[in-house]
Amino acid sequence: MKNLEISEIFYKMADILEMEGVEWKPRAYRKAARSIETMAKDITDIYEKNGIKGLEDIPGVGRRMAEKIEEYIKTNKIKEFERLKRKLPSGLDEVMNIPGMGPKKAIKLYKTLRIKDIKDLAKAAKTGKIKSLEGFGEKSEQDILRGIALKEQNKGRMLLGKALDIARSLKKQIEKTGLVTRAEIAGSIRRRKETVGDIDLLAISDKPKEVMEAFVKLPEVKTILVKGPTKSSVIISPGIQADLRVLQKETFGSGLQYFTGSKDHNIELRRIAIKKGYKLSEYGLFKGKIRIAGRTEEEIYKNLGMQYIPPELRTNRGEIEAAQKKRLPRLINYTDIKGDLQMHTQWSDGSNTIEEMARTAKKMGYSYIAITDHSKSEHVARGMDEKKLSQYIKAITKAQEKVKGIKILKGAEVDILSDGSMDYDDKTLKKLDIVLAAVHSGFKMSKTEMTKRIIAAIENKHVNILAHPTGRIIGKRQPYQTDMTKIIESAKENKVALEIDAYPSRLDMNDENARIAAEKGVMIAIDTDAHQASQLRYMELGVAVARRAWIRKEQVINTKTYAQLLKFLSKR
Ligand code: DGT
Ligand code: CA
Ligand code: CA
Ligand code: ZN
Repeated sequence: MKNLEISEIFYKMADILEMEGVEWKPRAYRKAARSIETMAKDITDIYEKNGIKGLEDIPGVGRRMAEKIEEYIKTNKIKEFERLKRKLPSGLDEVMNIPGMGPKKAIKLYKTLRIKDIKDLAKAAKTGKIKSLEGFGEKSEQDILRGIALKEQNKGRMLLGKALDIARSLKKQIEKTGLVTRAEIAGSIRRRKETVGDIDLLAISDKPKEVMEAFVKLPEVKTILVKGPTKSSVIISPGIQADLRVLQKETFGSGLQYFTGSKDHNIELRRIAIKKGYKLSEYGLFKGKIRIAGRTEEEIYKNLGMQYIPPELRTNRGEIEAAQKKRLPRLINYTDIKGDLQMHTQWSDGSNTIEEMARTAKKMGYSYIAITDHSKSEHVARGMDEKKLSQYIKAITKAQEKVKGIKILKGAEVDILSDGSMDYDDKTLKKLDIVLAAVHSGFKMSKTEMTKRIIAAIENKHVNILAHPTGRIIGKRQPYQTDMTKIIESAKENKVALEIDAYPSRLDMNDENARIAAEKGVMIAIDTDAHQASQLRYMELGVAVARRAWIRKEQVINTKTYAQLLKFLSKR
């Protein structure tokens, strides 16, 4: 899979072009990068089957972009990228991606203070050199320091969405060697943690040496860190490490249990094992020298006197006690979802048409979707004014006539303005089947103000879902300050659902807030916020958050039938 390599190059080209002040090209490159990054298909396959024409069918990819992809597939580099890279210091794209920075600021700091990388940036901010520059101030200096700290926190961790794609591709290739009878993803990816440090893979084979040989030779592997008889570690791309261990059939269950973690969960299990007079390790559950379990995870949990604990719950936050009492919740399943209630189309900042989104959703087996393009204040996302909104509503009706077998709800993601009022008036909101309310600006309000603002929106009788309730972007933007307890209370009272936005960099609410909200009886909506049809597949990431939040099917509105959903939407 060269998808990620190519999308990364396009993102970097966009950054450099933007720093050079080039106008529309960065946007085009980012759009293409986003498409390629989120595609499920292997871009090399597409090229081999359909050539340049096939590449041009990717949303956002035109002729010239397709030629660059072809160049990369054939030669493993893109000449224009090599040329662009030479123009600016390589650390500068990191500088511009610090939360609170951006291309214009990065280039200015480079030209005035010769800031070439994050180290230079931190030094300049700490010594107060930045605040004296025109266009910067005390506050932006503080923002920069906070941005650097946030970046540090996530250093070396990647988004679950990305890690899952890579891990699945590796797993498939390991299976294809024919040398293993089973391969599994373990570690934090199996627990569906929102960010992961590295990729842990396990396999059963009686030819471990040959498996190692094949693993380190996979096309994705850039560097071999360790190649041992049963364990190897490799670098897939800068910062992405993958480990593969080969286990015996008899101990695969205990190995899988051990290497799935979390560490805290394992420590607690081991303590319980000892109390029962057993010993638990990656090699099995032992009574003296006799192994009483090890082949499957199920038999380990059973012998420890508890229910099987799904990997998403293994965090040592009460799941072990619940399993001992046989009181684990029956978690929502990945197949329980009947529709998706947040997505964007060409009517605002999405890449596909309404019809294309509907057809893809139908193929996924959904019975309904909501199209929810942006409202007028979202200028960057080409939000719709009232006139365009009525054309959009007509277009949804038309698309519905063409696509049968799936219901298309007329929705919008409507900005909550700074004063808590909605970006459309009540008369306009009334024309929609479903209204999502969202904060997209003025993030820096005080906690009291922001809470008041959001609650005002929840109290609007047309609002059905509060979209991405905390506004965080993982590794890029902190959540805005809110009183979640009050928001949860208000959502419950006003029959507004709180969203788990499944977009890989959002996952908002996170598992902790979602757990509290659902416990308090608030309905949850799990939506992808897809900006192109291929991103509808991110639903599983949102369901993963819900499972980590102990959420049951009944607590999620988009597991309901269409009729039940309509009832929920017509609450007031
Ligand atoms: P990550 O990679 O930082 O996202 O998190 P994990 O949980 O995947 O951690 P990793 O890759 O270091 O180790 C994978 C699993 O192996 C971990 O979840 C539990 C197990 N493990 C690793 N080291 C230890 C240890 O020192 N003690 C215990 N009990 N378990 C360990
Ligand atoms: Ca790991
Ligand atoms: Ca590891
Ligand atoms: Zn939004």
